[in-house]
Parts: sequence; structure tokens; C-alpha cells
Amino acid sequence: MMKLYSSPTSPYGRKVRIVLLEKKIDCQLIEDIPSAADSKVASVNPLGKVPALVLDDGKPLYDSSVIVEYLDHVSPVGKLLPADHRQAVGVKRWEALADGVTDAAALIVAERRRPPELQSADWVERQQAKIERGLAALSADLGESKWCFAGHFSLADIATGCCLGYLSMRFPDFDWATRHPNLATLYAQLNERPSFVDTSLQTALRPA
Ligand SMILES: N[C@@H](CCC(=O)N[C@@H](CS)C(=O)NCC(=O)O)C(=O)O
Repeated sequence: MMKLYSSPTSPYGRKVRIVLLEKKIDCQLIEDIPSAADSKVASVNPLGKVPALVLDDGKPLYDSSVIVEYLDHVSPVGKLLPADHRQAVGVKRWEALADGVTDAAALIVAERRRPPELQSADWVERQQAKIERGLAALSADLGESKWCFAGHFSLADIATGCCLGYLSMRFPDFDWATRHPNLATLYAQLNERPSFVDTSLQTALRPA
């Protein structure tokens, strides 16, 4: 059986776990926190990052966008990327934007864990600007649509939901929902799906 190395609070790992659930693909979940002394993740991913998926033949895959594209082809159930190449690129662009906002948020979290005298306010501001611009672009692209791309549920929604879930977990006082009510509507709708409920980061949150 395939094995997924992930940590309970990883938004990228959550993206993969949601894809596995939506596509009803069996996979063994190996909880691994890359910063822990006993982490094994570097033995499967030289970058030492989760998620990493180890295939049945032992070959490891990373990063999350490569893994989810692979998984979408493993099973025809609940296709998350369109067959048409141009359309698929459209979905992957959404994913890149949502993951990019998540990256900026994760960099702020990492910066705030450094000793106060080493933290750079300028660096944090640069990341904040990426989050603001990224959310504005996601909101503008969503418009009044029910789903992010082409009127139906896709990987674009999963990536956006994981991004919003991560922001909500790490920055509970950042009120993105009032500023972008259409993203809030999408988020509420996604949070009703069993795949989102089962992987909720709020329940996974541990003291940092
Ligand atoms: N672009 C990567 C990002 C993965 C990533 O940054 N994972 C974090 C956890 S959320 C990690 O493993 N960090 C440990 C490290 O960088 O040493 C992906 O989408 O898989």
C-alpha cells in the first residue's frame, strides 16, 4: 500500500489527504514532524519536507502538487483535474496561487519562531503583502461562482480551502472573511465535505 508521510498541521499534507479521501484511494498515513529529532522524512524526501508519498514500488513522490496530480491519474473516481490541458493548467494556476499564499503564511509562522532579535519586520511585511494580494486575486477570480474553476468542484477548491484553513488556524485574528465574503462562502461550503471535516487543522493543532 502507498504510504503518505505528513504532519497533522501541514496544509500541503492536508491537500493530499483530502484528495485521497475524495478519490477514495487507500493509503497508509505516517505521521512525521520534519523538525522532530526522530523524523524519517529526509530518508524519503531529500528536501526533508512533508508531504511525501511512497509508491508501492518504493519510489517517493513530492511535493504536494506532484503527488495530487499523480493521484488524480491513479483512479478515475472524482476527477480533480480536467483532461483538457489548457483547463488543467487553469486549475493548477489556482493551486499555485493558493499554495503561494500558504507559503507566505508559513514563512511568517517560521519567522515568529526565531529569537525576537533575529526577526525581520521587513520580511514579515513582504510576506503579508503576498497574502493580501493573493487573497484579493483568489477572491476576484472566484467572483460570484459557486466553485473556483469551471463551475464544478476541483483541485482548485481543495487548494484554496487548505490555504484558508491554514490562515484561520495560524492567524485567528486576521479577518480575511469579512474582506472577501465570497471566499468565506466557499470556505463554509467546503467545510461541510467529509474530506475537509476529517482533516480539519483546528482539531490537529498542538501547542507550537
Ligand atoms: N511546496 C511543498 C511545501 C512543503 C512544506 O513546506 N512542508 C513543510 C510542512 S507544512 C515542511 O515539511 N517543512 C519542514 C522543512 O522545510 O524543513 C509542497 O507543496 O509539498
